[in-house]
Amino acid sequence: MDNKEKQVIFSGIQPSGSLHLGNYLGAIKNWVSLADEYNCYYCIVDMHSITVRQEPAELRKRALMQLAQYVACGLDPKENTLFIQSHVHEHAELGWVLNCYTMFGELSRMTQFKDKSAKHAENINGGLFTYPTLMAADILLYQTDKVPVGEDQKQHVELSRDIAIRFNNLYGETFKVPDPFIPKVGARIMGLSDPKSKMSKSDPQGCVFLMDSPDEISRKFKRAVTDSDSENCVRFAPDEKPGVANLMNIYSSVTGKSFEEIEKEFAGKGYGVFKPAVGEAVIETLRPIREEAERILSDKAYLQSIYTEGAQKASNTARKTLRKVYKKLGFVEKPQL
Ligand code: ATP
Ligand code: LTN
Repeated sequence: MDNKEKQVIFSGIQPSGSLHLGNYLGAIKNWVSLADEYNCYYCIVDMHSITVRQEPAELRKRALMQLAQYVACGLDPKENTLFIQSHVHEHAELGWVLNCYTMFGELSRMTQFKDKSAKHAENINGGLFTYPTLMAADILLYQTDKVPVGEDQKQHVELSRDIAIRFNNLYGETFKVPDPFIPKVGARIMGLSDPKSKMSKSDPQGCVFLMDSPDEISRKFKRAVTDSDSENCVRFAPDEKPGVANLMNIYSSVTGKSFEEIEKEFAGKGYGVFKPAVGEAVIETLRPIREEAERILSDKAYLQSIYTEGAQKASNTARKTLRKVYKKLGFVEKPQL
């Protein structure tokens, strides 16, 4: 099918930390399977990440690393549009326009704003507050149909819908109204040191990073919290045994085995055998990704060609949407400069 006939998918991840197994199994792995059916845009949203303070050299390194990892995870840059947000200036421009069509009350209700302003009480800046209007711009610029995100981002996608509908009502059909697209499988990988909260970079001990060495991964899985039941038996019971269920979920995601098959495989073997086996399976899944990401990262010219081509493709679409918006707003047509 021609890209023009396909529905559009847009998603993004902030380069505010290293990608981890939760990001891979919960997001990127699903993105890979969408390329045939959809016209996909995957963005490294560096402008969003400066809503909290970043170390400049680190931010630059992480954005490039994230791009190398997208490709190493299987996102083919010829099939998908992979780009860096700050390279396509239409995001900032449409973001400003949408600020003027979003209410203070709406932004005040966003739970991520409430969480982040509690966490960064010393730096509750305007960008943190208007973060969702920039995200709406990301999505609406590409006439996006579906936005694959985790549960936590659903509220932001719903606000993007409201803004699109409001603008269309005022000025006539301008934006496609997007839908959130929440994956069913692998959706929530929990932390290895606390299976009650999601795997997150803020708990490095319970978090497996894509670039961790095999030794580190092995150590993290051996220390994974299993459950203090006397049963010592691999059985899927998420309420009773959340630690074991999480490890089974991870093992199932990386091997494709069902919970039933996993229970059979480890019958009579106990956690002492199960935990290192999950570790090994994850090591073998991440090994080619890590090696490929390192190779791509060291090939600066290739990396540059990917983000250049990505920004060109993205800006071709973004430019058209922004031109339409400026015209509808009554801005004087921009002269050739
Ligand atoms: P962290 O808590 O580590 O900062 P995050 O939620 O900020 O994680 P994002 O950068 O927002 O991570 O996430 C990028 C994508 O990865 C989102 O689609 C999110 O839903 C997904 N994701 C993040 N953590 C997990 C997880 N533990 N399990 C499944 N998916 C996850
Ligand atoms: N807010 C998202 C990242 C993000 C995004 C987007 C996701 C920014 N722009 C557009 C989907 C579509 C997050 O924090 N995970």
